[in-house]
Amino acid sequence: MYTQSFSVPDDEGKTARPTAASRPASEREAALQAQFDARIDADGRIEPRDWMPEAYRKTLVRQISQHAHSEIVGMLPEGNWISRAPSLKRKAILIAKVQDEGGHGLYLYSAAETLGTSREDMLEALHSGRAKYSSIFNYPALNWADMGVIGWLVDGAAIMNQIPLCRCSYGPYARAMVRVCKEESFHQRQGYEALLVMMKGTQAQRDMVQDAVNRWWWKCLAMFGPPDADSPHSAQGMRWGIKRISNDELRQKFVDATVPQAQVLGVTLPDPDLKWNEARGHYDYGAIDWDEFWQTVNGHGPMNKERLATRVKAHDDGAWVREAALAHADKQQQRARKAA
Ligand code: BYC
Repeated sequence: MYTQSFSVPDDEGKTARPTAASRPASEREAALQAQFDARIDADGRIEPRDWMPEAYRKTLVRQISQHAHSEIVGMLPEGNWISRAPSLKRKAILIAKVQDEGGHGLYLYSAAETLGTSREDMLEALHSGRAKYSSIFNYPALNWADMGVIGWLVDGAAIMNQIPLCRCSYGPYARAMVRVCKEESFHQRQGYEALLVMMKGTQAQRDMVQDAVNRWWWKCLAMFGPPDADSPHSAQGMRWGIKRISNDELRQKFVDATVPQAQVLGVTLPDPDLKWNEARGHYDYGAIDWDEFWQTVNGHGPMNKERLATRVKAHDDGAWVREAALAHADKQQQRARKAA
């Protein structure tokens, strides 16, 4: 759906270029920096063994690890509904989707590891509450319609944000995102299809869908991050070709793509200010509650504590699996050594 209507040139956002934060210390470093800048300017890829400025490395570790954590914590609201899915078909689809999200988290942790950070450190940051993950997963999933709406709107927003990351300047992240986006596209479609079925059902089912849309719509708009003017990382992220399209532009694309889908579905998006603006060629929309967003991002959303506690428990409960896997790998190595 979104993937097919996406075409924005790479050079957007590169016009206002921030200058380098600090002067390179040595001539050698200056040459390496110049080489790096030239490759970024030519839209080339940076690979793990290439020289890169420390700030570029740090930004990538921050963004990729936050993204990985989002996938892993993102398994929880839907994981809760696997045992309550209304049919075998819906259960099988939901299990596959949650598994895919676990897989995305693992690709992304691996991509971050290529930058010299360890998985233990990243997990420790998540489990201690130091690391961020997407705000959207700190809201409750209250009924079955939420599963459809998470697929349609949450995965829909995620795809909108992630398609441009397939062209990210860091090779391992960009390559991981290609597969992630293909799977997210399936996630979005299965959510939309589940909602179409509910909307053809009883009035009670239609009411459930509308109620879920009312609760998730504004949270999904906030997923794209703060407005460009308040986004501390955007200018540099775009200069480095990590981000390709700004938070506000992606949000607008999401609104424009979603309004016709809501019409087909037969639901109302809960925004009295939502209307087509002929002059802009886009939908206008109302004000997002950024105070609420920051409360949630900073650990005070309705589900932050519960999500983190569930995640830590899952990690602790899985300790024996990690130990068994290590013991097995050790045995295999010993056997191979003896045989050699
Ligand atoms: N939630 O300067 P900004 C999914 C933070 S999950 C929490 O704009 P940046 C899925 C931001 O981190 C989708 N925090 O930052 C899984 C920064 O904080 P720090 C996850 C947010 O990095 C299961 C500060 O606000 N997708 O697909 O340039 C089921 C300032 O922001 C949020 C990704 O992670 C937020 N919504 O841009 C279903 C995509 N927004 O680090 C679906 C990869 C902002 O200074 N990430 N913050 O403490 C990105 O594209 C970018 O990192 C963002 C933010 C657009 C999210």
